[in-house]
Amino acid sequence: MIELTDILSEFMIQGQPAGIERTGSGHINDSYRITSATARSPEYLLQRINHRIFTDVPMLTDNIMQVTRHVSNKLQSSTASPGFVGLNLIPTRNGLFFFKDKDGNYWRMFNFIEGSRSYDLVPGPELAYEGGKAFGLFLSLTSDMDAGHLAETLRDFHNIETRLAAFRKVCADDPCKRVAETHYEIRFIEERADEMHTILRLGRSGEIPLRVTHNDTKFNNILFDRNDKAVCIVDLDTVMPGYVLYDFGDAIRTGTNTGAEDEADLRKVDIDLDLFAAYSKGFIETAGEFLTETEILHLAFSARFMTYIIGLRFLTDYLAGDTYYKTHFPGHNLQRARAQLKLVHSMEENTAAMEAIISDLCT
Ligand code: GN1
Ligand code: MG
Repeated sequence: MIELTDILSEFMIQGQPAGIERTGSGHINDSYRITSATARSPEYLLQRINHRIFTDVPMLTDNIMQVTRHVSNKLQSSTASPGFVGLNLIPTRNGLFFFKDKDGNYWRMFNFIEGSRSYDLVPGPELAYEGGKAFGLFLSLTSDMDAGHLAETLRDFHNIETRLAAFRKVCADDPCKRVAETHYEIRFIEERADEMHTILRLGRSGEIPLRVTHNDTKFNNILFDRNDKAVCIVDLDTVMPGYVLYDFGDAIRTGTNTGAEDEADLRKVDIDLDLFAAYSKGFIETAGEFLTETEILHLAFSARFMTYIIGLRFLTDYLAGDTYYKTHFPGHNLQRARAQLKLVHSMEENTAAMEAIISDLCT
């Protein structure tokens, strides 16, 4: 096993690193914070890229380069978003922006946004509002990029057709004999499958545009400063062509849930409409300018869709034997899936209220 300090020495960092701490709650990559010996030297975020999932690391890196450069240039040339900063990839000694070690692992490094923190659960509407503004701003900063210039890092990432096909195949094969205990969840998914093709249909018929989108807009991918002002959007692995509805929906899935993503007590899982209203207000303030009417009309639905598709993916992974997401105990993916499907149910009950909130914000 290669030592982390050997990996560090491959990157062009300033100052003396003092320590390496594991950080983050992502389900895919491994992240480490590199602290510095003096307050004057910068800190860094080192990541081991999961190359079983991101199989083409040079292509992934090229996407991230394009987006981080574009965002940084725009932030520098405007005073519209004071305090908001971009991420930068740190080069290696060889002038690349990733390093492949002798064990075949891929590593990359970003500047660390010092003094920042993120929220797995959103404590109140002010933060939700800030978060909505931040993701809306990110999308507005990338809205003049040509989506055709970015590669599709993970093909069909939010494609409901392929996700359902994979789910139905694993249900039929049942490799771990887990179907029997998930009949309720399987039926819940099948009953809603047709409606869940809505965004894909709108995209295919050209009723909503393909844009540069983030595609993994978990609320904890927004960094806040000490005063709880949003300062940065992180986790750019899945920035690629997509529909803006996916980005709005995933932030609502994670930013308005009164319970954890993997909450065991389903009574704790519900959509908090105050958080929904606050996030939507912030989002529409910064993204409203370029959103089309059809996109706006489907914002409320997109929250239900993203919650459904992530629940579907957790359940698929459970049935397949937990091969995709990191899990922390047996049955973790099933617990995650159940919590997400409970949230879908709660959103269904609140659909009229969610739609009214969006429509009030847009008139
Ligand atoms: C994964 O690793 P993380 O938490 O950033 C996943 C997302 C899911 C999310 C569910 C590449 O993201 O699509 O929404 O877990 N990322 C990938 O929490 O599959
Ligand atoms: Mg991610």
